[in-house]
Amino acid sequence: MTEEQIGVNEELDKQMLIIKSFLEHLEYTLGKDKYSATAYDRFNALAYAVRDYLVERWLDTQQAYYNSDYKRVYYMSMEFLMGRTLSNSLINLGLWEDFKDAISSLGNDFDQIVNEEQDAGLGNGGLGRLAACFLDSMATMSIPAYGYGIRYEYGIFRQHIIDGAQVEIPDNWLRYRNPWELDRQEHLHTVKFYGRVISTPDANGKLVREWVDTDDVMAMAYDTPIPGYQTQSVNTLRLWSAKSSREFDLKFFNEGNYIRAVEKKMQSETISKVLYPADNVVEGKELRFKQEYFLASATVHDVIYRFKKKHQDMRLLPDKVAIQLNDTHPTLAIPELMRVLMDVEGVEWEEAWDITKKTFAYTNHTILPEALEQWPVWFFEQILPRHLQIIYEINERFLKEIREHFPNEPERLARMSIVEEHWERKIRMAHLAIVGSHSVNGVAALHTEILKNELFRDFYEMYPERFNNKTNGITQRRWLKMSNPALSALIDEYIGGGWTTNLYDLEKLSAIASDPEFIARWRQVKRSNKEGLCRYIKQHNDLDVDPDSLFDVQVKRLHEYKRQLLNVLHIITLYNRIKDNPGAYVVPRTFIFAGKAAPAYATAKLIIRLINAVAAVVNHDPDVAGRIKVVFLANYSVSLAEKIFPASDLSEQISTAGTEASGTGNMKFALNGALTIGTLDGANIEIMEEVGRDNIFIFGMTAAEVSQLRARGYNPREYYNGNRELKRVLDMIASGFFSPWAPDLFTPLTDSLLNLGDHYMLLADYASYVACHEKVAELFKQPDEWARRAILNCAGMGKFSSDRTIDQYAREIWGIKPVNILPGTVELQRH
Ligand code: 26Q
Repeated sequence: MTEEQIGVNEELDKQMLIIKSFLEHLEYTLGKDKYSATAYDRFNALAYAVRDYLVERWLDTQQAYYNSDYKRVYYMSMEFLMGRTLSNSLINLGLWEDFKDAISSLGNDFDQIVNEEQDAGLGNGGLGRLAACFLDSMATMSIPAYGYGIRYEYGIFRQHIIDGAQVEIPDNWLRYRNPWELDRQEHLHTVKFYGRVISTPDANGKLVREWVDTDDVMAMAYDTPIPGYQTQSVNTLRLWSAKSSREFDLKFFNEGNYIRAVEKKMQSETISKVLYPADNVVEGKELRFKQEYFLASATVHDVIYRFKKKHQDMRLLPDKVAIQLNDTHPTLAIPELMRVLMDVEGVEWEEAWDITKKTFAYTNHTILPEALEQWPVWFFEQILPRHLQIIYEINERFLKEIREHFPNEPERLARMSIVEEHWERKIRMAHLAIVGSHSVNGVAALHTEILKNELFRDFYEMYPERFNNKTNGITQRRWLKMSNPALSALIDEYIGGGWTTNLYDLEKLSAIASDPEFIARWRQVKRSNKEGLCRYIKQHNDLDVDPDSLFDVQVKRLHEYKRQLLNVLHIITLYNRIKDNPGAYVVPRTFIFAGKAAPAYATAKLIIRLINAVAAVVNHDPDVAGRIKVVFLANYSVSLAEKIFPASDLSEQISTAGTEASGTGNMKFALNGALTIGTLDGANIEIMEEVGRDNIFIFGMTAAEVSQLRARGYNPREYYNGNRELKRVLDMIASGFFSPWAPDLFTPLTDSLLNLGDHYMLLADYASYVACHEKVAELFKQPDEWARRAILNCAGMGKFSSDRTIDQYAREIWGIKPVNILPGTVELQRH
């Protein structure tokens, strides 16, 4: 046989094995044959076949980590917004083509099967998706890492739009099985709640603390494999599920009231029921507090259990373990580790505190005051009495340290104390996280400066060495290679495929940004992606959209600081200009919105209604003649985002400067060839530095100007009275032009701008925004020049790979190096 023939044979063998595995899973795992199998059964059979490939490498990887005994990192997060797993796994395994060919050869529509998969929506937005991108990067870089979170039975709600308004539908994502997870019945930890603390002196007179009479809940582990790209390593995402404890059963069932006992049992299992759907705002509920402790306690126990397989001396913990806290949500892990070290392991305070600080690092993701967690002291008194003692002790020692550091500044004590003493006493979780960690980082350069100079200034003055920046990134495997196959193939053709593991390779596109042939190909790809989105819009919104119009897109959670309302003010301005001058040429535009509002956030929900009300007017006005259209796509999610970014021309990143910590959607758009219109906020600033001032549309006040204006006294009415177009737009909204059936419907929105201070300063940035959009329209008239800039924009995205971010965390915070995985460490029958 020739080499070529051997290659063909190997390829055929591979396909036969895939087909065999798929059919076996269909028959033996799912009990179906090709006649009775539904599309969803086929998806599951396919997923199990893929999982088999993952499991081998997974066992190898875990064995290699165990053998090497390198330091491990634990990424603790209340959210992991994973999206779909099938395509991503196939791409990372390098098996996409093989599986597609094999499954298609059986007469299946492969894309249709892929589309059967439900999103794993265990997160709200940026913070949760960042955690998912980090897992992909850590696996790809062979970093011994574990994600730790909660296996919510209900993920982020599904959003329906009914009569223009958001309606929430529960997302019962586990109902039809989750083929990716493996339950680990043996990895169980007891998590205690309530009860009381008894202190008894030991032989040396030292007080021994016992936390007794507790209500216990079991945390059971479910593991999901996280494959790296083009590597042997497969890491683990471990999610905890609440199960009632045996003792719990005995206690309540012995009382003889059977139904009441079952009720109690179910209650204890509600801890992992549902993800809180609040984004950038705190929901101060007892159940959320319990969820946070549930994650903290189960994870700390698991980490120590794994550490103890190889070590006895707890002082070595920081050499073997780094724990990254994804915002303050898992911060109870700090007092929990202190408790276990002292009350269980018998370590003295000073030593325990030293170990704890060296182990933990904290990432802040928001400076919005309403999103900073502060839990009432009485929650602790009832639910975590021992932790309250520990926090008080941490605080006393900390206050003493402040007095020594700043002897004559008593005001600092109240400002910095972990305990907030005003009105209701509360524990400030950010203060606890900073004091109990050796590293505090922001997620973009500007954000970190704001942390150092404003939000945490006192702490920065005391511990300057703790503060550092880690600008966010995204994984190019999911957000370009997987979601935009046409653009990926084009880029590969011109500069090769190195960008998938080294995004700085995209710089090579700069050299061909003016090449007419490349520009033509680039435009073809964008055009065909836009046609794809047009079909989606037709199917879901029954709207015909012109694929040649400028797709002007704002997709993200609904929040006042993100200023979707400013975008709407601009749309109405254009509408008025057309009405005044129906014959004039305007650049055709399609405004696309998507995003969920927190169910209790009335203003955000009203903004959704306004967008849909404006859409109803604009889309049906014969004077507009289809030149502007407004589309609100329901149920924004990871899988919908994957369809939108590749089809976008313009990315709206228009938050008030100083409010968006980083943003990561901004990076996903740019990577997929959209130009940005944005403020100098979050990572937009660094994007501008990378792509050049000429290749981004910047408008509005800087963060410094926002602060100055606020200090001077901001009066939105000045802008209203000083700008006729603006006044007209606001008057239309307030008078019910878009809601004739309920003329007052939208006055809360105009009130907040005109009468309640316009906190996010939309009116101050309006004129600059509208003027900037005129430049956008001018450029869009020159499609080759637009494409050239989009190419340069994409070429500058190297910095924004989450691989770069993770590399910095690994070196600068965790002190961790990659582990070389040797295949075949675990002997198993191989495919
Ligand atoms: C807290 C307590 C109780 C209930 C909910 C919460 C809660 C939940 C989610 C508080 C905040 C969040 C989410 C914050 C978030 O997503 N922040 C975003 O993080 C991204 C990744 O760093 C940044 O890019 C965004 O700028 C930032 O808004």
